[in-house]
Amino acid sequence: MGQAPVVYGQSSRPPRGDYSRAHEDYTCAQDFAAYTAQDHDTYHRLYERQSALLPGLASQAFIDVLPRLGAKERIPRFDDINEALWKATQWEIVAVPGLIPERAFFSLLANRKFPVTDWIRKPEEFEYIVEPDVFHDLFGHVPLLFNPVIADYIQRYGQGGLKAEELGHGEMLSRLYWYTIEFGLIREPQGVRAYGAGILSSSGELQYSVQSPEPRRLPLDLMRTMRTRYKIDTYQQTYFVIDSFEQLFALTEPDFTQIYEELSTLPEYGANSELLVSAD
Ligand code: HBI
Ligand code: FE
Repeated sequence: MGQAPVVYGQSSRPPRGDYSRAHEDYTCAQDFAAYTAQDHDTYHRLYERQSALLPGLASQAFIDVLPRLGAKERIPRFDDINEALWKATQWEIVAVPGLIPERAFFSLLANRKFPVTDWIRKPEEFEYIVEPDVFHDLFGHVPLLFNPVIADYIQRYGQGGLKAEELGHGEMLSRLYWYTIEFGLIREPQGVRAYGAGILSSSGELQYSVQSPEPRRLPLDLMRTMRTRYKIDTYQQTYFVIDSFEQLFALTEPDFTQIYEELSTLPEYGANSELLVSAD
C-alpha cells in the first residue's frame, strides 16, 4: 500500500500512520511489539483518567460494557478483545494505520469489522489529538460494539454508507455517523448522557456535552441531522439526543434514496445550527 489516503475532506494534513504496511483493504496487523513502555503508560493514564470521569456523564450502557476491553494497565492485544467480541456480537476489530478512505471504512463496517488505529498519541498530546488514535478507537468505539443493538446499527450504517457513496451522498450520511456514533447523546432515566465515542474519549467534551448550557441539544431527526454540518477540531455546538439505541436502529429502515433527493433541495445548517440559505 502506497501513499496515505486523504480522508475526512476537511483536514489538510496527511494522516500520521505508516500505510506501507497495510493490505489492499487498508487493514494491517496490530504492531504490538512497536509499543514502548511510554505508549503503554500513556494508554493506562488515559484509561484511568477517562474512566474516573464517566459516572453521571456517560451512558449507563457504555459504563456496563467498558470492562469488556480487558487490559487497562497497557494497550490491549486486539486478538484478546476479539475473542470476547466475536462471542458477544460476531464483530471483530481490525488494525489500520490510521484514517482510511470512506469506501474502505464503510466496507469494513458492512462486514462487521471495526477499524482500530493501532498507534497511540505522544505524551505531549495527552489532552487532545485531532486524529483518532488507539485510545479513541478502543475506549470510545469498541465497548458499544458489545451492545447488540448498536452493533447492528453500525453494520447497517456501513451498508448504507456504500450505497450513499454510489449515489454521491457520502457527506450527508457521514453527518449521521458524526452526530450519533461519534458525538451522540442519549436520554436515560437519570438524565441526558453521552454515548458517542468522540465525547467518551475526550476529558473536556464529556462534561461540556452533557452539562454546559452553551451547545444546542436537539432531538435526533434524520432530515435535520443530515443537513447539519460539523467541525472536526472543536467541541460540537449542536448535539442530537436519542431516547434509545433501538430508535437509532429504526432510522436505518427506510430506503435513503428518496431522503437524499429531498435533502439536496433543502438549505443546510451550520455546525452552530444557523440556517445557511445560500447553497455554497
Ligand atoms: N477511518 N480509521 C478510520 N476511522 C474512522 O472513524 C473513519 C475513517 N475514515 C472515514 C471516516 N471515519 C468518516 O469520514 C466516516 O463518516 C465515514
Ligand atoms: Fe471515531
